[in-house]
Amino acid sequence: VSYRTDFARAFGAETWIAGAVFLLVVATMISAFVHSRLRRRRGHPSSQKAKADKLELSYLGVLAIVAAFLATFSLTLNNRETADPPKAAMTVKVLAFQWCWRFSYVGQPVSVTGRCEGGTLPTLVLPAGRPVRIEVTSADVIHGFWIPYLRWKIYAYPGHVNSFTVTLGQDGRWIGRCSELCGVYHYEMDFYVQVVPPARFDRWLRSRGGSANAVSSG
Ligand SMILES: [Cu+2]
Repeated sequence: VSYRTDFARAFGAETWIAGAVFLLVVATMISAFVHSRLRRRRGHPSSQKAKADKLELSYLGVLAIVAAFLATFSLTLNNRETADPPKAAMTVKVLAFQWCWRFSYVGQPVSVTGRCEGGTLPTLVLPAGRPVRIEVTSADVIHGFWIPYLRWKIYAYPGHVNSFTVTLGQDGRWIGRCSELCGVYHYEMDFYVQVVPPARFDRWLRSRGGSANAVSSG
């Protein structure tokens, strides 16, 4: 499952269609303008209502088809991302609060937090290639769990858990942000996501008092 790739596909398709519609509208406006000027110069009336109705109806038809395609396309991609997630090898609870984050590894005595406004950003460490369930909630107001590079964004609501399952194939370290204006230090509410090889993840977990077996059996 790659949110980034699917996002690029959807965004690419939508950009091409938006560009084509834009050109079509501009071309139609220019040709209508030129056409009506020529007609007026020749002494004809500049518009014919019956013809314009037909044109408008066909324009409406084309737009309806484009809109139906876009809705189906993006819903299909969205559905593919969320339907039948693989059985998660582990679950991480993400708690957003004013103004930082806490990542708790379920079944492990391990949790990571920081002081975002002091510049100590917490890091969400994840194993590459293992399906991980991320459960996002908030302790106070509405925040947004957002990792721009990976194209993940999900609301963190107080009193409600939003979750998704993801498998990250690639090692790396990316910045995460709060995407919902949540107070004075909203702009400092950043974190890191670090994806490491499974063996290194297990070592990291053990070094913090966890046990690798509990999470790698899934
Ligand atoms: Cu926030």
